[in-house]
Amino acid sequence: MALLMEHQFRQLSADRQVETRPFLDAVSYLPLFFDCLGPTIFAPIKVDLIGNITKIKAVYDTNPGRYKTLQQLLEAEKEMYGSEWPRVGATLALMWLKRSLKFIQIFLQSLVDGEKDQSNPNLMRVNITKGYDVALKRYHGWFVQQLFKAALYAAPYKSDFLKAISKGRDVKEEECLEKIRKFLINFSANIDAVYDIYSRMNADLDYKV
Ligand code: EIS
Repeated sequence: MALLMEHQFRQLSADRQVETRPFLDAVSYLPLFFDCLGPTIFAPIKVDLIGNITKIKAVYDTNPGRYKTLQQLLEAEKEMYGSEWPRVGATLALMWLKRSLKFIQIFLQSLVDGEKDQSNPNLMRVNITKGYDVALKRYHGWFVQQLFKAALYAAPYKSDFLKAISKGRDVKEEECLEKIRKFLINFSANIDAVYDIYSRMNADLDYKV
């Protein structure tokens, strides 16, 4: 769990504003998470995720003061882009990024909740499918859904995945799950806050890819 615990998300303040810089710093380590699922087959997902992060960072870097929080960034783009918004700029990149983050959140939460296929307890298909169904499925057309189904068979065993996110150390499953539980507290709060921005600003789109 070293991988995630070393790059914790910040605890949100009372106003639940997500500061752009610390958020970008924390998400920049998440592409490594997909390496733990399998570096080759999941490479296209990693590329997509890195693309989202790079795009948001590029916008942020043009004016860090103005885009201090994610909400300020969306508000500024809304004003800037008019009718093109929200299918544009960092707003679009964060719209997709938040779905990938939600996928990771629900998948990890399901693992720590002990949800499993009783006849194959070392498989993670139940957990991965739950993450996918909640976060992404409705935004994917038939073809991408089939890709997902095929990719599921390339997912590693739970024991290998837990070892990979512990940077190759052999750790006890329960110890590792406990660290994931701790990681999920701030991670989930940040994701929920980002989802709230999109729903408050009516910035989410439900087209399929
Ligand atoms: C967005 O991507 C961009 O992120 C965004 C902008 O360009 C926008 C325009 O509409 O599109 O099309 C992407 C979507 N992202 C939309 C799909 C990528 C999936 C990769 C499929 C490729 C092939 C093969 C590999 C096999 C893996 C298949 C998995 C299919 C889901 C078993 C574990 C699976 C875990 C799945 C989890 C995460 C998937 C995350 C995908 C996010 C997504 O749906 S912008 O870019 O604005 O930054 O420029």
